[in-house]
Amino acid sequence: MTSLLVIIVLVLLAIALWQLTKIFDLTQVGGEADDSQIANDGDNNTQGYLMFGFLAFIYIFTIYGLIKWSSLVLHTPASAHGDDIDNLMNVTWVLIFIVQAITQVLLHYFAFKYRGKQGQKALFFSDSTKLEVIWSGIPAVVLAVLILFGLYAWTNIMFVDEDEETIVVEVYAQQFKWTARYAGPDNVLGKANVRLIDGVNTLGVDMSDPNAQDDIVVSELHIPKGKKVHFKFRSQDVLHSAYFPHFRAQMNCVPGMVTEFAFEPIYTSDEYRQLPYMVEKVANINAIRTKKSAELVAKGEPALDPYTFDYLLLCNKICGASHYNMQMKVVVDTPEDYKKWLSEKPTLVQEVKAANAPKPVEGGVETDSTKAKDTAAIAKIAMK
Ligand SMILES: [Cu+2]
Repeated sequence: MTSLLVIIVLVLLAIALWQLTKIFDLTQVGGEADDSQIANDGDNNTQGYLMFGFLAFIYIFTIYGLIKWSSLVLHTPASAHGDDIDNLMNVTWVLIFIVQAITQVLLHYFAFKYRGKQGQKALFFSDSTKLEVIWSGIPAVVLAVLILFGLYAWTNIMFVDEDEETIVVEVYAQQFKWTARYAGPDNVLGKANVRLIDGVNTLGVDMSDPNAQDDIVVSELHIPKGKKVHFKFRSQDVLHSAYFPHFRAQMNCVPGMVTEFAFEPIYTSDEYRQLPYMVEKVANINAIRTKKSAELVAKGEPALDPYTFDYLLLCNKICGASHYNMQMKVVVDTPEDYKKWLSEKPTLVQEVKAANAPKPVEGGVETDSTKAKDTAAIAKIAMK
């Protein structure tokens, strides 16, 4: 509401200013003012110097942004291949930075230097092969190197050795939640199909498939440190994108097909929480939360819980109204803790059996009283 009022006030102020300038123009009638609509040298000088003003704005804003927001970057990668992605990213940034710093200065300087002057004519020449070779050749070579570097990193990261021992986990996307399925001791996921979705079998796993008998379905992702995890992504409805920011991994989840990605976590959740940068970040967040809590308590509302860091799986494809909240907690355990956690989970077969088991008959009295209440309620509605 406040922001709407601020916008209205700003618009009204702009209109008032515009009207004032019009009145000012009218008072100048008969004066020496040049109102020819054709730019004179004075106008051209102003525009020329404004070019420098704009250049200064770009650089000041860039430097300001770097200082103010640099603490928000993802920092230390939590996966084995993370450094490769970060290196690629950093090299690209540095290149863009150098090129942009040089070209923007030149662009604005020449715009100033060759600003309009009375009686000055532009020089015409049709082409210069030498110039064109230079300004096409340099970017072509730089881009080729960047792309080759990128391709090399990409094939390295995406390569999954079929003989290598991996843990197979399915990540299932739907509006607006994630579910994970572990392949169990056989390390092979059972077949699945959206048409088989039924009751607790929310992933449509084919219960007649021998490979599905030991599959485990969970709503919190646990993965062990130091083991390569082979993710297979599916989507039930629309395009989603599984994004593990701390592990530098992202893969689209496409209805009707399985996409894959594998990575190896290198810090357990606890170890990552102990990293100095994370300790500082969490302390900052909690300082903000404490301040906010004080305001809330003063208003008689409950205080905020202190924040602890957790890895997250986020959806990075705008998939609908609750897209922003489509996330799953990811826990990196030590291999022992991971084994223990998984061994305590029931298999999907067990879950389906439990859900289909005939319900024990509840106490007759209670059922009767519930029934009586219902009848009374229906009678009440009927009377109205
Ligand atoms: Cu989504």
